[in-house]
Amino acid sequence: MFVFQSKVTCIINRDKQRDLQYVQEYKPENGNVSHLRVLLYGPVGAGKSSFINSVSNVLRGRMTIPTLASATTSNTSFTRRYETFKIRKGKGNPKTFYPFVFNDVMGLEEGSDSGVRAEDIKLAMKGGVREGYKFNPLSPLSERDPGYNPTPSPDDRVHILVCVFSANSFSCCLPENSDWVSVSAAIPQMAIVTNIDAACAEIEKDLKNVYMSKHLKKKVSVRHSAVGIPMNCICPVKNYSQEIQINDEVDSLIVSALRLIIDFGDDFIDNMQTSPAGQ
Ligand SMILES: Nc1nc2c(ncn2[C@@H]2O[C@H](COP(=O)(O)OP(=O)(O)O)[C@@H](O)[C@H]2O)c(=O)[nH]1
Ligand SMILES: [Mg+2]
Repeated sequence: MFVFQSKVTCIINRDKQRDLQYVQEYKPENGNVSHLRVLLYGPVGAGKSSFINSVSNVLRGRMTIPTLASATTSNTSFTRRYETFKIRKGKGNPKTFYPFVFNDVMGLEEGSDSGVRAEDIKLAMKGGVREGYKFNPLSPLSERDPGYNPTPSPDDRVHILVCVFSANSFSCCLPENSDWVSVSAAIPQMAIVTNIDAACAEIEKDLKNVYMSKHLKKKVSVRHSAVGIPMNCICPVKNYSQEIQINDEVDSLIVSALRLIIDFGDDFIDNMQTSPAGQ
């Protein structure tokens, strides 16, 4: 959570071990849901794949193969497929996974024909997009398409929407006025701001400076006003990018963001129990 020590009562616990234990022991209480689904949303290069990799590194306590992150931030390198990423728990066989999963999509960039249309993102949030569907930026997913899921289960639904943006860039591609934002309003929303190391020399020197950095605070305020996500729902993270070893400071921010994601998503899952199916 983006909290400044001097101003706001710190409700976030930056104790890595406590947060880690919390997320490791998490299990949705709602028996109709076997996993919490997180949708990461943001422009190409924002650090969505790197965040999933970073979560995997933290949870597994070691560097894991970074198969997801693109080596470049070019528009052509991202995949438009709707794909669910799971994180392995333990080493045993059969394989077991953490009860939270990730999908990532990029929005349709203005003036460009790449990205995922707002209608499709809205549909994905309701669970209406099948695994493996390749989004077409030129036309929305139709009910006749095999990629359309007319009967989404509670597991197929998105339970928390996380807007990902880089502190190093102003590109966000959040369609401020489109109606999917209001539809998604029923789903909790938060944001993570990545690349805090690249955006601020003080932070690059020492990640502990994250809550002191006026430069970062200014950048986040601008974004907060643009997308309307409360400041205390914006988590600063530094993703694993060039490191060859696990680092406590990096872990601490990642796991604290993950804990907030889980808490918000789980609140939504809890409320689903009392809402009619598909609402
Ligand atoms: N220094 C630094 N680099 C990052 C961070 N997050 C992502 N990157 C790099 O930015 C590039 C794009 O990241 P990626 O995760 O593929 O972005 P995506 O398109 O949103 O999935 C990769 O080369 C990452 O290594 C970060 O927090 N700090
Ligand atoms: Mg990616």
